[in-house]
Amino acid sequence: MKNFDLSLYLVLDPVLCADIGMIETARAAVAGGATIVQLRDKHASTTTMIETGIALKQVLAGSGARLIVNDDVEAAIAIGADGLHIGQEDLNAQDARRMIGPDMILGLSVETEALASAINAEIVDYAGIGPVFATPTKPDHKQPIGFDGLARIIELCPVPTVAIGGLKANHVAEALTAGAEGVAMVSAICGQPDPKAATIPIANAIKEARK
Ligand code: TZP
Ligand code: MG
Repeated sequence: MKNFDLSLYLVLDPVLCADIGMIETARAAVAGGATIVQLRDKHASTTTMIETGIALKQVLAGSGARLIVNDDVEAAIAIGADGLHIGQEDLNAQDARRMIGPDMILGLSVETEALASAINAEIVDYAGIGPVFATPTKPDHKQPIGFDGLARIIELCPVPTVAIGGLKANHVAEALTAGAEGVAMVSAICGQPDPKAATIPIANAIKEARK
């Protein structure tokens, strides 16, 4: 069994993080309780992804937080990241698993019940489910599913899940009640004046919801 904690999953956005940068944002969020940091930069070259990823890895070292790389298998491997996250439009999960080997965490984005049912739990370690709400952070997102849709999709998922899309601290309880193991957030943390201070109430809401 792989050991990772999906509860407070930060997805970095280079534009939203522009003021202090993705590295400082990650440092602050982990200090505030983030358990996973995903490097997601749709327009970066593999070389840039590797540079940023190595810097992130140094920042996360010793914190217990895991580093996941979005889409770029070559970068994930070069960085020695803890995991890779892919979407339905990226390479397929089986090919990704073959490339990253058995030990790296593999996450997959899932937007529908059919896609959830199709997950092979021997290949995929967790699923990101959403968007729960419409969000300007991902302009090309699929149809929002709401908490009802989230619960229906999670029900069919053979792996642990993290909810994403328009989520803020006040949504944590409902996301976890729907069956998600954690919440993934971008704009609730990235670009906030104090990302650590923005993360703490999310971490507290998770603790509270698990009581
Ligand atoms: N995938 C589905 S929605 C989304 C991603 C990457 C963006 C979520 O951003 P935010 O700011 O937390 O709504
Ligand atoms: Mg992708």
